[in-house]
Amino acid sequence: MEEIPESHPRYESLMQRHRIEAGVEKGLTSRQGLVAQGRGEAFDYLLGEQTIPSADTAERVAAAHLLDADHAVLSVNGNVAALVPEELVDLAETTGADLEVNLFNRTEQRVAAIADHLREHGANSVRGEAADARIPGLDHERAKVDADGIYDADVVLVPLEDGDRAEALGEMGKTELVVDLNPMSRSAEVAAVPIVDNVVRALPNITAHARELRKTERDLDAVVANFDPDDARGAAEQQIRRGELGD
Ligand code: PTJ
Repeated sequence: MEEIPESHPRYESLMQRHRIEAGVEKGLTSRQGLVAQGRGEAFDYLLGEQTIPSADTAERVAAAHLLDADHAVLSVNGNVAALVPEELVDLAETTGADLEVNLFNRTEQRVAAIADHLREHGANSVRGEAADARIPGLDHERAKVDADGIYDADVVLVPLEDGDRAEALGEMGKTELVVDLNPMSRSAEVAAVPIVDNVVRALPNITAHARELRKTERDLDAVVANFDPDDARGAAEQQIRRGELGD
């Protein structure tokens, strides 16, 4: 690939594209993942490629849920594995959450490649290969989960998918934290905590909030108490509709 100078005005965005391309070449990311990244880019562009205040609040609330959970799981697909492997491991370690590979375009090869990739980035344990339980009401591959992983979890972080799994997990009584740049996606609409931000900014920020909340031993119930998911999505939608086209 052509070297991208850091001075390039679209450096960050081009690097994300490169990571997704490399993910496809390494067998981590599906080819559909390229299209999903493009869709995300368009929303991010209109958001000003920044973490807006309502997203920062949602990220803090997500951190509190992860710390307060009996069993939290971070769901990993082919896009997030390519974009933020270290950040996933860091968030899991900071909050005590499990990592579980869960794919829409599932192949056992890709599940294993993503699990290896996460281990290469420091993960001690990665779930998702057992796939010995099913999310009720879903007839596609994302229904396959580990009995002692997502199936058992009370809090699940679902980054980057526009699907019906979010709704099905909600029906199982789980608290869902969704990272999606599209505030109108089905996942964001049913999430307890919709985080409208790029996953490359959202994950390190959730981790930073978790570190701060752990240090100050704040009342986690108070942090999550007044959060309104509709307000969070509404604020993001307003920002996108106002979006000013820049570079
Ligand atoms: O790895 P697999 O097989 O599980 O497949 C993963 C993809 C992403 C291909 C699959 O879940 C899919 O097709 O997703 P969609 O329906 O394209 O939805 C992806 C959502 O994530 C869209 O709403 C995008 O706007 C959003 N998105 C894309 N890139 C990012 C993002 N949100 C946050 N950060 C991003 N970098």
